[in-house]
Amino acid sequence: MAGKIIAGVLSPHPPHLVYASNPPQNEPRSEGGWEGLRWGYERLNQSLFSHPDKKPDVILVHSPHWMTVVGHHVLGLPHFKGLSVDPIFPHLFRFQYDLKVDVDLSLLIAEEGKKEGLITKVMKNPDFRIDYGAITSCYLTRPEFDIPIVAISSNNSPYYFSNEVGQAQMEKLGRATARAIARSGKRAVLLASNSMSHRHFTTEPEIPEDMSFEHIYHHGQYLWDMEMLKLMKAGRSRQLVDSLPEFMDMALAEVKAGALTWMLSALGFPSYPAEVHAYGSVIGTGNAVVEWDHFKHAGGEVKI
Ligand code: 2X7
Ligand code: FE2
Repeated sequence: MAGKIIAGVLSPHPPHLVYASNPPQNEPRSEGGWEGLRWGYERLNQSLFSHPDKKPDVILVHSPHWMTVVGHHVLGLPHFKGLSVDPIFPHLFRFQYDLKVDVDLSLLIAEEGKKEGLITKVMKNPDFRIDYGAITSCYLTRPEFDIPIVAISSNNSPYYFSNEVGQAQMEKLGRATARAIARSGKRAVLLASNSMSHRHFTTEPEIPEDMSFEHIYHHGQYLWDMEMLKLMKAGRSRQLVDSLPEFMDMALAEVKAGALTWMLSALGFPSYPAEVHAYGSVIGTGNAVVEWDHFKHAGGEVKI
């Protein structure tokens, strides 16, 4: 039977959200913080995992913090274990991870990507350190880590060439991912691991989780985020993708790295409404947990 896409998710990854949750795998301890976003992830978790027919076999994550200069890389070993440290926030994120990888699906994505004319590479270094973006999105979506993942790198083309070249590559990667899922026979959830507007404060309060300091960096960023969320809620994903290059330039949006375009392309640019589970700022950046419930609105069908 052909595979299915259960849902696509805009899944922000500030390490603060892991720090605030105090999981045993993370070394630093906190007094909480950023509850609005963390409760949004709890609602996502309910939506994804409480329906027996909806439960996924695999979680795919595309992260801007695994950046590759040549081509699009996928994890190619069944198991990765180690310590992931955020280079900017090592006092917040020092996470012992232990992950299972769906290597069969990784290989299919690499193969289908080549058919789109993309350079793809399967990463087989057993000492490779998984980036904090992928770990944070996977942890917040499914803290148990009991579902195999496929992690996909962010190719650097939007930074080396242009937003438009980068987007075009991500549309191809999304189509390749959809075909790979269809061939795999698996039920997949796709995580676009991205914040929205991305100007941020360069100093933090003495207590990082002191919420009296947390707010959006400036009003213009907030307005841009709201405009993008309006398109998501209205089911206008084609118009959304067409607006992203301007959003990237105006709000330094992290979607520049391509995860959102990849995910919407894999879903076939849905015209049904997305559900916004939460919106909130982290050190001034805009972040939203948004679900495209492909199971509910399209029966999980993969358009290829
Ligand atoms: O990677 C991030 C991010 N995207 C947003 C906010 C803070 C930290 O890390
Ligand atoms: Fe980030």
